[in-house]
Amino acid sequence: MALGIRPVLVDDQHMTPHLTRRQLMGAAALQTAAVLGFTRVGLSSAHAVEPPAAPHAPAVVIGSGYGAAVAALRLGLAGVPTLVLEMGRLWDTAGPDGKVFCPTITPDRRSMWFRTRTEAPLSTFLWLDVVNRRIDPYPGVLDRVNYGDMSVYVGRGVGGGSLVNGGMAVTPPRPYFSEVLPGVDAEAMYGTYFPRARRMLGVNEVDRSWFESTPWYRFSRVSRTHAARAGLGTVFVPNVYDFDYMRREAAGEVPRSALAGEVIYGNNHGKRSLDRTYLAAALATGRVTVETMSRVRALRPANTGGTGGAGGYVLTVERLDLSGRVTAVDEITTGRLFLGAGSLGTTELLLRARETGALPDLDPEVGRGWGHNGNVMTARANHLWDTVGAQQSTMPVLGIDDWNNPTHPVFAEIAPLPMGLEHWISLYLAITKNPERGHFTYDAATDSARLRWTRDQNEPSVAAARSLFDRINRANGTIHRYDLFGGNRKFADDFTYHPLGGCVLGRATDGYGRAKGHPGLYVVDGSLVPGSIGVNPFVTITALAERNMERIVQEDILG
Ligand code: FAE
Repeated sequence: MALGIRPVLVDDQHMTPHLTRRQLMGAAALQTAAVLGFTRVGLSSAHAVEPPAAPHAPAVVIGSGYGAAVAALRLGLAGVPTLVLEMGRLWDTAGPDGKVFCPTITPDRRSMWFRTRTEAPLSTFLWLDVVNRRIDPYPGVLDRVNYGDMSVYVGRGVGGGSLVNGGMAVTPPRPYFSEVLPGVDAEAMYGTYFPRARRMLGVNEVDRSWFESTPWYRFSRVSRTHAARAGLGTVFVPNVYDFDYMRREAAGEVPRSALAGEVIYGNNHGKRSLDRTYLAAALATGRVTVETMSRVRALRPANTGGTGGAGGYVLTVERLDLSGRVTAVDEITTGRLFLGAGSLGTTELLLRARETGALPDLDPEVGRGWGHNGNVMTARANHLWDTVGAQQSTMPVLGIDDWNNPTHPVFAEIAPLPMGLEHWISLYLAITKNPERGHFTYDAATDSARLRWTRDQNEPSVAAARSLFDRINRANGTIHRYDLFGGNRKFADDFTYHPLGGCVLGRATDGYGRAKGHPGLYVVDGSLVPGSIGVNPFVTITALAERNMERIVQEDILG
């Protein structure tokens, strides 16, 4: 059903990696709101006292990561007043040290989501517990959701994962994309939506001659040489970090971020995170408002007579303060609800709605088809003469590409380990092809979703990573490091950065992310991708959201 609102005509074809005037207006709104301490951000927030929360919004987007940001922009451009609800905070206010985000080496409360101690991916060095720090509980930017045998790292705040990720902006190999999502027209994806996503995200590439000469990428060049000795090729990987800025960091012209070890707890400079791209553009439409520290807890149909949601939806929203206390619980109604809370968040909300009887007819596929994109971290110990350098940029730009290996396909990002001293370690995040899938069950006692994933399901991933890195070690006379991941393990297979699936496209939803049998209910994030995509996932999540939103706006909103 059309909302009867005229679309705002904007041609995004000409948006460049640099902020446009419209994006700058949105970014300014974000910044002003942050300075004034608002939890409600719109274009007018710089001038108003904080207005009361609206009990009704024509469209609501839950979360503010990649899928959510695309949804907010496309709804805003279509003229639909849209409310974005994000459980984390807006990351634009400097702390006492003058910085928005805390240092990686000396993390403080800004680092992690309500923890008393950090939980970094690499927990030890030389088996010593020297990495993690005691911190005060606070809505920090990185969360680690622990589910027994598998833990999942996610970003919290306006921009979701874009605030904490490594910025690697990789388009998957087309044959694998078609294998994973056979129902999606690859021609349209590779001709239109991937290029659109890359343009909007501000994807750029490292200058090759600078890469070959700078000390900041010595660690990548060393790993490339070692891979080549094993007959393996590497590829350059694009990124959303501004490489011109990075070169100026190296020249000492601007404050350092990627060259100061910043990444998993946020980048103070250089990174084109979503608050500077899609979300800034969304706010600049004047139709989009973001409310932070607002956690959606439950959803139900507005029209209690029917279960399908034809009359819209009611959301229960918990307003959090900086201590994590729920200060208010509001109900917001909406005609159209877009779930962009990420693979874990969206799946939990829909599973809870189905299992508590709020939306009992949600498809049985909700909660199924989850995977960790085959993530395994591992590290090698180099010879003393093979120094990786004390200076390391946190933004990876090279990957070992063995994806066409018939038995053990692997795409391994050459990851930095910026400790400010020479450590002779080569670190990798291997993305492997793992056919295993997990599923979520609803636990009524805790009112939460539980991931069912057992350690033995990692075996195909570990076997693939072992095969690749044993080969590299053999060719170079090197060995694995055992001291970095706890428990003398060579392969860290107990956590992932790439949660995917839970509400898979074409199974839990129709071919465009519409929840089956539930008008006005849409899934827009990484939960649509069935567990694996073979490369780092955010470009795919963004491009898929662009494809789906184009159709939804045309047919359901303007049609
Ligand atoms: P996501 O970005 O996770 O956003 C979900 C948002 O929803 C978050 O802001 C949540 O706080 C919010 N939320 C959740 N539940 C609720 C609720 N109930 N109410 C209100 N708000 C809620 O979703 N990917 C790459 O492609 N390249 C990389 O280099 C890369 N590096 C990574 C490094 C790290 C440390 C991490 C953690 C991830 C990395 N990723 C990388 C993965 C990437 O960030 C991830 O796939 C996307 O962020 C997922 O996008 P979604 O839109 O699904």
